[in-house]
Amino acid sequence: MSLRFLTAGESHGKALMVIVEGLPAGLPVAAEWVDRELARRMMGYGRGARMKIEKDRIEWMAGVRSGETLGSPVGMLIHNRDWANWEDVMAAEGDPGDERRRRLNRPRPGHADLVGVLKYDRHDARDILERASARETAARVAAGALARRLLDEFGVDIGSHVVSLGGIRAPASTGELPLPLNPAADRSEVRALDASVDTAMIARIDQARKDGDTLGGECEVVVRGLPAGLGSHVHWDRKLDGRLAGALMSIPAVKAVEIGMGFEASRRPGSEVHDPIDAVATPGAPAPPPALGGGYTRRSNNAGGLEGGITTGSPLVLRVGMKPIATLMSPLPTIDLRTGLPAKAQAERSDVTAVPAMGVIAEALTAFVLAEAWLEKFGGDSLSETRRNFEGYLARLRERWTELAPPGAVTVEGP
Ligand code: EPS
Repeated sequence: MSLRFLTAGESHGKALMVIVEGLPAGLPVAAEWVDRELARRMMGYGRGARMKIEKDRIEWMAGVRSGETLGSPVGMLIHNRDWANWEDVMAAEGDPGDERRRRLNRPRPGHADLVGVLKYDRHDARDILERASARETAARVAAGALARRLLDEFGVDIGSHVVSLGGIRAPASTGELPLPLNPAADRSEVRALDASVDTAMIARIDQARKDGDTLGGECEVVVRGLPAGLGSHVHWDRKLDGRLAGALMSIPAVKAVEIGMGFEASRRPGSEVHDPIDAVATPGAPAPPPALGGGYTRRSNNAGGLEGGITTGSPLVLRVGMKPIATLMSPLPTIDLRTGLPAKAQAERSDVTAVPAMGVIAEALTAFVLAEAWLEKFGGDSLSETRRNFEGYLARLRERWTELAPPGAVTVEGP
């Protein structure tokens, strides 16, 4: 395991903690960089009152000195400002029957409340929901920001945008997405690239709020500037598509992940799905990106940048589907854990939708999985060593094409 992170913290506890282990030494980092990502996660139309209370920022706890990583585990802390209002509820010690504990007795369908109390043999579902809350994703975004910082050293751009919300779809993009992607998406309150759908999505959120309902949606994560060759075909747990999908599926409320053409590829014949490989000499063929080292190019990218569990050098395209948030202000039927009798689910303060924030979290986890694959491929205890290995690999890719027979001698193989 070359790179990993662990988080700790309850939604209304004192703070969130994160430890990132395995970053090379000498990576320039700044709290401002991480905080910017944390601020992006807090944005988005449809979020609840909590986001007005918090002002997420990290405090370095370990592993960084004079603005650079040391190669030791990096520790970061995010204080919960809301702790001041929850100290009695969340006190680490004291009587569980204390009235100030704000017990949750009527589990919300769709949340971890019910299965959590059964599995962990708890009586108060708050013991479960405090950790199951998507608040924890702030810590993941902090970890992802450091991974992103590493990839940024190599010119990798990671961005996302909302492609559907509450059933309203952004029109399919024609042509290239803006590079970098995030400044364009972040200008919209719902993180949609097409300004024409903003108003419709916002109206849909307002209506859901009035109805006491919640909404889900889909984000697309796009990564550009990756070399061909991250991940591996040789073993199930080294395939990068599986690792990315697993990480994205771990985001609270995410129920679906697609890569490239995704489910649509399962409905079409191979001739409409696979991306033809063109020699650079093909008339009209675009120039190959430097990350491929030259030699050939691809006409399309239905594979979404992954073949055989390995990056192809084409943009990575991942789509993530999120179900509506489980806390409804017009609650669904449930049972009361104290009596087993029918009841209405407990309505805790929550968001109408968190789809725009989910895209930011998906970027962070994508960055983390890619940084891990990057360090597996290129290694390095220091950034300079990682860079040297990366450049050596690219030089070898380029060398392959110069070793080929001179153009006049190339034979064209027919069927
Ligand atoms: C969240 C903080 C939470 C919720 C949301 C995510 O704050 P609070 O519970 O204090 O209102 O806004 O969590 C959920 C939707 C959930 O179901 O757990 C955050 O920081 O992202």
